[in-house]
Amino acid sequence: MAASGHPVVDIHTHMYPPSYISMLEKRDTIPLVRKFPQAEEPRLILLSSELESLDVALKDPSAKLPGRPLRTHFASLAQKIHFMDTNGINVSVISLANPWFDFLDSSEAAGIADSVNKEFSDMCTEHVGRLFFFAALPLSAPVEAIKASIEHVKNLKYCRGIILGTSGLGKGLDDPNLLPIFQAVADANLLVFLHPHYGLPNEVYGPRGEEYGHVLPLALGFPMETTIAVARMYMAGVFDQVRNLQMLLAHSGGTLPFLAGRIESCIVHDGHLVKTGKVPKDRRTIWTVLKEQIYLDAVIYSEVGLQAAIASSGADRLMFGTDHPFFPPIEEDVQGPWDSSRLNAKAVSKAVGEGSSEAAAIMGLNAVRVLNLKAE
Ligand code: 5CU
Repeated sequence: MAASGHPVVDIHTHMYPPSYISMLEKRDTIPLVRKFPQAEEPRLILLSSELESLDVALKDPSAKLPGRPLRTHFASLAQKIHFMDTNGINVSVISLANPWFDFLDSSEAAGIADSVNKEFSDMCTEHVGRLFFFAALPLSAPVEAIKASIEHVKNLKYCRGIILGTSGLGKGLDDPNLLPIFQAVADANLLVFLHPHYGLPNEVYGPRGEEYGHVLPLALGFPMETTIAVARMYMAGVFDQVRNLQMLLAHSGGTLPFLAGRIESCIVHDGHLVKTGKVPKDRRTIWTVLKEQIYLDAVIYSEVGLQAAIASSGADRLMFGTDHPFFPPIEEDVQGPWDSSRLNAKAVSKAVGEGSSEAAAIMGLNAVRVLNLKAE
């Protein structure tokens, strides 16, 4: 328990179980795991923005290493529990990290998803009351197989939702063919945790992008990807068509809380939309959707972003997260407390006041209520 006596719950915390890492070790296109002669630890290479440095490092052993070191933090359950203990986290809702099963062949996706989801379920069984999980769906599989996977995970005792990327069935989240999947997930009472992976096209970072490391793709590409994906869903009417769909958006909704007013203004000032009857007077605005169908994580590292999130969705719809095992300390001990986790907790205190009831809600009580985090 935190000093307040209330639980601290981390709803944004990832793992790649050992079987998933073995799969990445056998691949030669991203995502992949590769050893380089100049480093002890293998490298985990995930993002398209890392392709250029992968290419260079394969040819030149003195070049900067691509991706990130694959430490035990990514795959070890003992390490996850150690991280929780050293960072004051009572309960974690763990999820497979990006890019989930997006890259798998249609024929193998469902089998692999079932087995990885089962691994997550088993990890939760080893730490009853401390671990729950968001499952991942085999989105490259036929729709019937995806629906069967939803049936499978909804019956796993500690599963509380689905982690989803923005590509959907390949055409994004406004694809009408995805509606039955959203409906099935919502009917199964599973929360959709929407998380980015693809970012923006590398060209937007310019010819010098590589010099700036991971900063632009992670700080800007990821949140813009989420923002665009949800704006597309809103414009396509997905939230109206699946009224019981509840989504949790990573990184405090990207820039959605900040840009919602501009999205609204662009809608009501779009002559074509208005003249073709697509802006009825009784439509649910994006503000309404933010308050009724959207939860936001508190992984934004500053009270400024958090205040926008609170103003748009409400303090009762915000949930603390760490993004572990990403963003490890660079110069401090990785086995001690992590600054990235501390920054998110500090932002909550600064935004709503240390020890306040809103702080207790955001740090854990909202997650306990929304996700029904009871041990049995
Ligand atoms: O550092 C990164 O690349 C990432 C990532 O890939 N996924 C994530 O959730 N956070 C950081």
